[in-house]
Amino acid sequence: MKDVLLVNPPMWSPSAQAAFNGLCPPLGLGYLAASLLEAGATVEIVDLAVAPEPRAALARALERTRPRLVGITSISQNYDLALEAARAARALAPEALVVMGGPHASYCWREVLSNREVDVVVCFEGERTIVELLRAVDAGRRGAAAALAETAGIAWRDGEAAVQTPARPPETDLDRLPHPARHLLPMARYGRPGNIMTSRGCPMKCIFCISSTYEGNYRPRGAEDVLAELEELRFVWGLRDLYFIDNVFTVDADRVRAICRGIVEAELEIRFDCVSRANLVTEELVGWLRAAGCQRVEIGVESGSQEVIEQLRKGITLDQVRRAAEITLGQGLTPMFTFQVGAPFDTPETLEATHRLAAELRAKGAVTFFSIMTPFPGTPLALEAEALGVRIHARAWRDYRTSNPISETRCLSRNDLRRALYRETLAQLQEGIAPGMGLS
Ligand code: B12
Ligand code: SF4
Repeated sequence: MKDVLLVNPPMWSPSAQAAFNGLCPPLGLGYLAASLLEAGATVEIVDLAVAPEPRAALARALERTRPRLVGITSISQNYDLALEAARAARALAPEALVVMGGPHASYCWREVLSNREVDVVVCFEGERTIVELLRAVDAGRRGAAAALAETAGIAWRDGEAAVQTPARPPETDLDRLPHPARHLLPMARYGRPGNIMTSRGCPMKCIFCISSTYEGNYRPRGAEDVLAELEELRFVWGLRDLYFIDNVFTVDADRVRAICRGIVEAELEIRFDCVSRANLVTEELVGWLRAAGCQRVEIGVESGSQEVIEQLRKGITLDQVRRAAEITLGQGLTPMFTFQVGAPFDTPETLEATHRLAAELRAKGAVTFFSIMTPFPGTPLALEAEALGVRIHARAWRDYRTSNPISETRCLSRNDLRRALYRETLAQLQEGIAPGMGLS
């Protein structure tokens, strides 16, 4: 028996699974498990994204653990399957409190709670909330109402009404959080097992992204704590190829310098990819990254039109993008520039400018990655869709994939967006370049 079973649902199709979820461990669940263990609870994680037979694997895990709390994560794309997991939990562990968290549930909590299989939604960061919820379970079957009402950062059904408790402020000192409980994850099954998150939040507020609202202000971990986790990855897990999945790893150049110096001094001999921003790329920063083993830096450009970039509140210039390409390539790193087609302000002309800029960057040796701008719940793009002239045509949440156009803009139809994406894929294949794949 275990106190808690944490579930990562599978993806909506085997190819989506292979392309994404099979790649990296679900760090969010690793963090939740570590906090629960620290609080003295017993925990198991079942990652259905890498289970050969997800339904059977979940049934076995529920029967084996007979948990008091089942915690399920979800993004929009796999929400249907997260709900299916909730149904299985209700059927096979009827006494357990069924909790859903993650970006999708946090914003769509009313809709999630309209399903009776889910008792509670945890909104936003979950480490402290899940520990408190387990205590609420102790207070009575499926959590006594009074205990739930006093738990900050959740939404739940009070009788028939879905209600939200006051928000829980994000953890201010991330160094206090225990490192993800990777020993509870099937590490050998991941194609890219070496992911690490060294900060949360983002100082920017691009209109298509949830990071600044979902995770709040930029919160870095200290270099010492990051280096301790890097040593774990290198020496406990034997991993050399690492992925810094921060929204933006290089916000604070002094911190990057301290982390990179530590990697060199500890002779970790790792290779890693990370995310930066065009306005933050300097010769000195790239010099440190290279010395520490960085291979590839991902940089969001989104558009070849300066006007569109400004309307997206991206906070970069095209000159900075070109300069970032020169600096990274000059020092032997591969820059990967990510673009999105289908901004509300895009026109056929701005799309042309985007294609031209991508080709120019590739000709210099950069990698480019294209996706379709998608109005995910919680983003200003979704919240202000009507005012921005964006019409959403998705039939189901699983349609929310960034290779699948679910919306049209004032100037561009969904077929225009499809064509723009195919054109890029074709151009890259004709140039003999395999289309890149992003970190986020
Ligand atoms: C890294 C990343 C990836 C990596 C994932 C690598 C990995 N597995 O570690 C890769 C490249 C694979 C990826 C791919 C995609 N991603 Co992504 N990704 C991110 C990113 C930048 C960080 C996620 C992360 O690991 N956070 C760190 C951990 C600690 O946080 P967490 O998982 O959110 O968990 C915490 C809380 O959410 C909460 N919580 C989460 N689940 C639960 C469950 C319970 C029970 C509880 C109590 C709490 C809880 O507690 C956790 C600890 O605090 C986020 C942006 C963001 N800022 O969150 C986007 C993000 C999650 N991705 C997003 C998307 C859309 C995708 C793709 C679908 C893109 C696409 N091509 O269509 C694919 C889908 C792949 C997939 N199956 O997930 C969206 C999701 C939006 C939505 N509503 O669905 C986000 C939010 C980015 C955005 N658009 O703003 N992604
Ligand atoms: S797109 Fe990148 S820079 Fe913009 S808010 Fe999101 S994480 Fe920050």
